[in-house]
Amino acid sequence: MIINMKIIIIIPTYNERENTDRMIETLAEILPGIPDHIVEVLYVDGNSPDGTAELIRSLQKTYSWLHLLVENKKEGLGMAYAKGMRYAMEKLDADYLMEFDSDFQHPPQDIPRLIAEINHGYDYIIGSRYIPGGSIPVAWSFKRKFLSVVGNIVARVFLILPQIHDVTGGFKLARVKGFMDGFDFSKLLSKSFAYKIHLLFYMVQKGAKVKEVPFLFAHRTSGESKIIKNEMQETLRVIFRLQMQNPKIMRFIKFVIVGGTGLVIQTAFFEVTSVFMHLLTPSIATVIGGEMAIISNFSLNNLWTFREYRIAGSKIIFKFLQFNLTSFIALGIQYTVLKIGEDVAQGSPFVIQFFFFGALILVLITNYIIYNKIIWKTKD
Ligand SMILES: Nc1nc2c(ncn2[C@@H]2O[C@H](COP(=O)(O)OP(=O)(O)OP(=O)(O)O)[C@@H](O)[C@H]2O)c(=O)[nH]1
Ligand SMILES: [Mg+2]
Repeated sequence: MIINMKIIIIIPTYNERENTDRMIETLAEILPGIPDHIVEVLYVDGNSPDGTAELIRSLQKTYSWLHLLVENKKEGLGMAYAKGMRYAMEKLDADYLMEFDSDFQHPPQDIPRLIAEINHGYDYIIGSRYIPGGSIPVAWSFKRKFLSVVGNIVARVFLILPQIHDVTGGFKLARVKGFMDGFDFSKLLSKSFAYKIHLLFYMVQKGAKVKEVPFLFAHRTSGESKIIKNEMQETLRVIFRLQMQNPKIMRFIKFVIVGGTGLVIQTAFFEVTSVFMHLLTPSIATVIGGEMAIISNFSLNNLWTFREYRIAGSKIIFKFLQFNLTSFIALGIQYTVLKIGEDVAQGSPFVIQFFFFGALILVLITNYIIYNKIIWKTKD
């Protein structure tokens, strides 16, 4: 069992005076009841003109667990968390960092439920609105509900994280050691709300053991929303940047590019030797060009796509034969699919094209799986 962890609840604020008094008093009732761990609070105020920081400062006299960091100016939610998390790790010796809103949308009484999961060995505990028992506010307009649900689905799809049901929420608890202590905040991809996508992706890539805990996301009843209008666009930008740095995605893109160069080689050889120079019959030109493409594809994949798993020495001959065999299997798949297509299409060029491209995609996927699992034996 994991005990005596120091948990820092980080609460960013901008003009939240109306909520802050009540929030601190509520936390003062809840925190002492949390067993096994030390729980403290760090407010990160964006130099609110409404005097939020002054209010917190006055309450610090009563509560020793209450910390405050005041930014020179408001720089966005992501920046506030970046500053708060660094401060919590460097100055407050945090073992776990909690992300928490100041406006009662994250129910304070659910804090102990998230913390309890630390004892079960979880590294990343996500307050989830999209699993049974969780929900978004009933009072939200249809538009806001729609944007939240669809935005979350889109983010899950593009992040390729089907196992996590809520990727856009902001109520979370993350382990420092081995996880957040290795995060480079100078490379945080968004200064605003989309920062959370980056942190989540990082934790998952680091291999965090994840637990989702359902909670009812409440409607904001006082204070004003700071959410920015083009958040969807910003989220997509962050996801795109993350995937461009994702070795798995880059490997697949390289694989497709190499396949494309193979097609160019085969076509060029066919056009030059058979069509223009009449040196070879079309069938012979296709087969020789095809083998040239196979040799080139194998070499490029070995040197570039799968370079971390490069094959060298005498093994290369066996692996090259395997690679050739894979290409024959691919031809077999294409032949079979097109044969079925011929029966179904009954002369319709549209239907036959559908089968042609369908077979191509199938071959792309099977080749990629065989390369990863059998030929280069990648570990992820
Ligand atoms: N320090 C700091 N805090 C911020 C900033 N933007 C938002 N916050 C705080 O971050 C939390 C989340 O912001 P909200 O405006 O509530 O965002 P939201 O919950 O998605 O939107 P609503 O549902 O309308 O409340 C609140 O506690 C805000 O006060 C910022 O730029 N700097
Ligand atoms: Mg809010």
